[in-house]
Amino acid sequence: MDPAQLADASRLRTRATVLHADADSFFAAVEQRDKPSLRGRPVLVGGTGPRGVVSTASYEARRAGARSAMSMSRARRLSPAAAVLFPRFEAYSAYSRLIMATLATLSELVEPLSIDEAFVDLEAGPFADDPARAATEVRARIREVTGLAVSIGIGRTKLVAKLASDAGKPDGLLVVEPADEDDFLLPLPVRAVPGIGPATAAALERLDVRTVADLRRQPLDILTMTVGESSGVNLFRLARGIDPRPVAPSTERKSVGAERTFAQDIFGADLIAAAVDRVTDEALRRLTAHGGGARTVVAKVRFADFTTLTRSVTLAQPTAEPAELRAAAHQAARAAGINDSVRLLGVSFHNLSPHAQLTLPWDDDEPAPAAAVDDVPDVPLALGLLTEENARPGLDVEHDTLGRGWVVHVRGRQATVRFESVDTPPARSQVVDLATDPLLLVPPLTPTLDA
Ligand code: TTP
Ligand code: MG
Repeated sequence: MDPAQLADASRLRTRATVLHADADSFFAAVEQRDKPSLRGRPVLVGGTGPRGVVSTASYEARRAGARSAMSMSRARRLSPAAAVLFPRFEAYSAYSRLIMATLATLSELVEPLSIDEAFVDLEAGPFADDPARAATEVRARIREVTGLAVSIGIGRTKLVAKLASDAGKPDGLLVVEPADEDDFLLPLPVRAVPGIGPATAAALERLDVRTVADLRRQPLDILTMTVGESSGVNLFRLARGIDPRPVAPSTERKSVGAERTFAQDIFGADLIAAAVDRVTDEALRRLTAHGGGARTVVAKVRFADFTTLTRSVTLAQPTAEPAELRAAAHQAARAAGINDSVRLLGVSFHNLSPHAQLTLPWDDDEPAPAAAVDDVPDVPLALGLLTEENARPGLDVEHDTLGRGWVVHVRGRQATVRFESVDTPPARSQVVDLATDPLLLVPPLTPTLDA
């Protein structure tokens, strides 16, 4: 069956065949996997500088109250015994690829949502008649290949599947059969529903709406008056479990944008600025339809003599914020140094961010997730000799005779290291004098499918 047909069929889905998989405390779990001495111990991953923010906390640290997006200083106070580690994105990407490849054995329709999360349409694979077995087998396989726990939820819609995987965490598996959908959905707090952000939740609270059951009792016109037309309609449908979104494998678009050729060449800063605005409006509309944000904005200018120039502006972080993207479009257009008649103008968005796709269509008030790590360099840290300056807790190092390990901390010439890796027993910390025993910063040992 082709994907378009499947997408259509999914609108009429009657069986619980949408699977949502989400790794448990993903970054922290990878760290515990690669660093045996941290298994079973509280771990915080995130910015390790003074203004650092927590990317994720292991479940041991969550028990003490530590959470994603909390300041690292607060999380450290709550969980003083926690190991605080700088993120190793290379390692997380490698584990993510393995998880996605394993999920792909269930169906040809896999839609990754973020680095550790995906929807799978089981109707498009061999497990349409036995979703629970698909989940059991894939969880076991992922654990075997990566050592990681992935929670899975299964339902008739994306909404239910996602809520079910959340409800089962950690290391959970929950299948919500269509007949049990109301029993599952109605008691949930509206805040738990993906797409209902803090502003919508606060507006609903003023109507005394706290649970999905409360939401279902609200008439449509009250909802649209409270949160606006399109969000109101979405809430109304959502409260009834109506979610027609098909599992749509990402088309991996590299960019979205718009361009416009003028009937008559345009000239002059004001006219050009107005034209940039109009083209940007259209490009933003397409970005919204695509979902998510972008980090790079490119302006393309074709002059009356047909010479064409492109200039780009790259932001510090991907954003879906129209004002920021518009400002960048103007900046890029100005960088083209327009001082001649313009025949064509284009604005396009690149470095599209998959993470901003976490937001659902009815999500009107949740800001695009900010990068939770404040001091992560854009490029991988330069490899080379470990020094006090380039040291970050958690980075991989190698010593001539002591082998592989990871940095605990460096004070002056004294480096504290644990010489351990994924397949070794846990190691104690060891102090190394960098003047006599240089350590090399090395890339993570990444797992592979045939490992
Ligand atoms: P999540 O799946 O939201 O969180 P998690 O896997 O750490 O924990 P769990 O699913 O068990 O609740 O996000 C996946 C990874 O994305 C997470 O490990 C770290 C990163 N992340 C951030 O960098 N900043 C954030 O604010 C969040 C929520 C996640
Ligand atoms: Mg997760």
